[in-house]
Amino acid sequence: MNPGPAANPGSAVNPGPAASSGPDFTPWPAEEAARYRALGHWRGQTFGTWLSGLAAAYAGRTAVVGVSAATGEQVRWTYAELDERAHRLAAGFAARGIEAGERVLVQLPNVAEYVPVLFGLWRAGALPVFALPAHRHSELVHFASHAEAAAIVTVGEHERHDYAAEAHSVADEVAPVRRVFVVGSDEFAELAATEPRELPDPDPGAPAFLQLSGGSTGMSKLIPRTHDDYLYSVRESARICRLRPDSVYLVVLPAAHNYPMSSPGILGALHAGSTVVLSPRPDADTAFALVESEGVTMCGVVPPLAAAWVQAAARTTRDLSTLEVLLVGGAKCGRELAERIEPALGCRLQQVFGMAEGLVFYTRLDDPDELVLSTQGRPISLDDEIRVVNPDDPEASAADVVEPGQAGALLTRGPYTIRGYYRAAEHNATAFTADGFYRTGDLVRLHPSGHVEVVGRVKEQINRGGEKVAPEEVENHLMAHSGVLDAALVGVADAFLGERTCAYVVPVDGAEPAEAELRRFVRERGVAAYKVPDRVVLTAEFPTTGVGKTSKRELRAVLADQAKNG
Ligand code: OOB
Repeated sequence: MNPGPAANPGSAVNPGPAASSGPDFTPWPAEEAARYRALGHWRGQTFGTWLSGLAAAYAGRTAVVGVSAATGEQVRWTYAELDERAHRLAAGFAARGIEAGERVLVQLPNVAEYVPVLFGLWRAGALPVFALPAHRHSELVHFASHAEAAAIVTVGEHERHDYAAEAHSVADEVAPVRRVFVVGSDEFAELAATEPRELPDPDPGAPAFLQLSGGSTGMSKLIPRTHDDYLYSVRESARICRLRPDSVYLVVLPAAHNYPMSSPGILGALHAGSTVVLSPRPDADTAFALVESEGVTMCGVVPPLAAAWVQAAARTTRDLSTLEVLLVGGAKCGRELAERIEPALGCRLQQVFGMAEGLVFYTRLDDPDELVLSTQGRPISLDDEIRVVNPDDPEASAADVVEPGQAGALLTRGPYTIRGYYRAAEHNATAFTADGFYRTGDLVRLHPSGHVEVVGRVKEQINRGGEKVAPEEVENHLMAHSGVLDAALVGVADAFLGERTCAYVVPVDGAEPAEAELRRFVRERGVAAYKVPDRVVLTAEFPTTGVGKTSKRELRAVLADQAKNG
């Protein structure tokens, strides 16, 4: 049954409905919050009022260029048009029963409507939950039920997948979901044409949306980001990346991911009065055509895509001369690749190392080449507290710092890094230190300049070319197969993606499930394609390490070692 909106989504003490575990939102301590406000980091502004300000300042300039889900044609909307569309959508969502504080699962590809829908939900006071287009049934059910989403916003058929049918089947399974809105449908056109009306502005200190974590133990966690904290990171990102009203930012990665959303991304570009161009696909042919036709000046990519573009640039006939900056991040950009970007694409490389939980590092555009090529940058804010601590102790406190220049586990606390995941009390107890530092799980080395170099990780996560895979989640799917006794997923080095996944599987006595069968089985359990193991290796038994029962963590380490050496 639908329990309705949480009583007070911004409150730390709200335990949420009985089904949930832990508070919705862990606020910053009052003193810290007061300091961030006094410093002007948090300005008490919501996304809705922020857009109104942008529309006033840049009314006739082009805000969004993209393919419309409704017509399949490219559209161009000015800031004034974007603002009006968002007002109408907000009124439309409200008229259809979406209440302030309710969560709405959003699964949209890079279509033009993505931007006004986002602001429409924000103005209605709803909290978007950002699924990626790659997510499938089991993931969507998890997000919708954990967030107790009241509705789903999606598209119809897209890239040979029926998103609307998928959303309806999720709605059938997850009781709180009352509505499915299909962008591009006639019904949605009616909603989008609703007469605008004043709606109460949400609390800027309360969560504005829920991002997804990459996940390490089990399924992705939900990340509550507030208007105040996120807008601070957006303004600073726009400044650091030197976006201007005549900049043109191209979105090639899935728009809902934190990186193209805010580093500096769609929101950073809007903050500067720039134009946001949404590319339906990330391939060089599509993207280069848009660079030429729209005069793109900036784009953010993951390392494998940067490598593909470097190759494609050698034989393209497109004019890429407007491109000034290519951001590369989401996974480690190796030195060799880093060195090839500027000569091949004729633009400045900017490395970015960030996380949906908050903290973002950028190399600066005027940093010496050596730092740009060999580090992942320095934090956005002087108020980002950075600690590099003993990597061998998963419970290391912020005081257990390593010697200067040594590699260690990165902990952080600051004005735009969360203090807790959404409804995840148990996980929060280990993911954060007692004094509120987030354990990023990344292994880094700090340079005297304040720049960091990512040298590895201590968390149980595989980074497949920027797409994050939690081993436990995939192992659980494999173990649901009747022929599988046990499974362990490890990352193996890959020249293109950085890492690929390899599943080691112990079959039940007498069974011999084929690799293709197991891969299909995982896919058909309803998971994103990037989580389907790249390889499956059957093994009679798992190696034991030392005494007693092997922990999955140790086992993965041993298997990863075997994969590397064998
Ligand atoms: C970005 O966000 P997420 O939440 O998908 O993943 C965060 C994790 C980091 O903890 C780190 O393990 C890895 O992705 N990562 C990098 C990296 N950028 C992210 N590892 C090495 N080098 C880099 N440059 O991936 C994200 C969010 C905002 C901006 C950029 C990336």
